[in-house]
Amino acid sequence: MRAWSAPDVPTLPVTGPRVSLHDTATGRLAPTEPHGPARLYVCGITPYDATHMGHAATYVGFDLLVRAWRNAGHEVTYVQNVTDVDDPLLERADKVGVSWVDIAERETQLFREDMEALHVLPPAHYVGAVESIPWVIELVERLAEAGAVYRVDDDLYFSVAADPGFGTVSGADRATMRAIFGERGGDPDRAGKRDPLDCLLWRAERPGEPAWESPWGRGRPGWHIECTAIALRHLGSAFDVQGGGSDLVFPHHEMCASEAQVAVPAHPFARAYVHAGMVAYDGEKMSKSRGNLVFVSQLRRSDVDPMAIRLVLLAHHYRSDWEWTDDLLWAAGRTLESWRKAVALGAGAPAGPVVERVLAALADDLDAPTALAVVQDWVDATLGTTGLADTSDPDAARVVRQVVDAALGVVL
Ligand code: 5CA
Ligand code: ZN
Repeated sequence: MRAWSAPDVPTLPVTGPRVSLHDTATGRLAPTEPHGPARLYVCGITPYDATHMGHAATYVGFDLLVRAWRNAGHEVTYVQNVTDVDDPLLERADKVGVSWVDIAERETQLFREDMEALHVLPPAHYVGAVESIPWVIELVERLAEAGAVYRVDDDLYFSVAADPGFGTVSGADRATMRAIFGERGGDPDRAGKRDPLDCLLWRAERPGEPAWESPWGRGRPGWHIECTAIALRHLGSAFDVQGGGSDLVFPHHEMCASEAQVAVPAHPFARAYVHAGMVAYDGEKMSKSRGNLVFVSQLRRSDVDPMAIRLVLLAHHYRSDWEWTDDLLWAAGRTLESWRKAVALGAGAPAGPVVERVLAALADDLDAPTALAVVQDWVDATLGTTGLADTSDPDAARVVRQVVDAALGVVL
């Protein structure tokens, strides 16, 4: 699948510090130590509706990671999927009477445009579930060879008992897992399963549903195996970071990790699991199924500057849960205006420390709010001290513009 176009990103004259991240599996902050290019997989959209602020926050969060790695001197191999066939998409297609293929194509295209507008760097590999079916089949065959696959009717299930490490990504107890599994696409109560937590690998064809040939008859992939197959194919095992929103910790990332561990026992799936907080609106998690949504595309159509949207997202640490309000957007618009006013002056308060402190904040678990405060201090000092020769750095605006663009993705 085609990704979206990359914005021009300035190359900074200094190298940023090593990037540390909070790993969900250990609950600790740890330095990332890429061997060769840094390898990142982030779970992409299920394209049945437009990009909302929750999606945007998650992808801008991981965009900070790509930028921090690049600024620390790493090449980055970034992979993102598109769940372009799954139950919610087929249900939406049924409901609105439009083909699931058309909905997926339309919403994926809108997502690309939203990501471009928000200056999110594109993945090197943007990969759909449908185009990955051959790799899914290959992986299910490997799991079957390992004795981890069984049938319920004509559907295939993954046996979580095959992975002794099952549960180590989320650290959740079985009661919690069971409760969440049912809410997030799982089927704990289906008769015939060996363990209520076993997950679907291959769903045999049902009337009216799309299906593809496989060694087990026509059908379509389950959800988790899609990301496992895409990540293993394009990144291999033991890649640096598996990312997504915190709603994916269990079951999605737990299942991906277990499937990969059974298929490739010598290596873990990812070396760290990193999760963005949930964005709420009207008091509840913003979600397509609840319908409490603020869309990026809608704001763009009403002439909101995408850089102001990006500033709202950056003002919240990627791991925190927070609530979108229109006031935040107006405040970000005013912030952007003041930053642009300051850099328009050319000279300003010394910029060297700004670069150093912004890069340090982002390398420390992507602390964008601290980075914004550093820039704001410079803006305040610059607007307050204009014309004072002793504190003035003639090159300051250029340098600040450059670091704000390269590290934060905000173009002034
Ligand atoms: N296609 C799957 C992942 S393989 C999926 O979860 N799609 S999604 O469209 O529902 O979500 C896309 C991404 O946005 C996921 O990483 C998800 O964790 C994240 N996300 C969804 N809702 C929110 C929210 N309210 N706040 C923050 N991130 C969210
Ligand atoms: Zn995924």
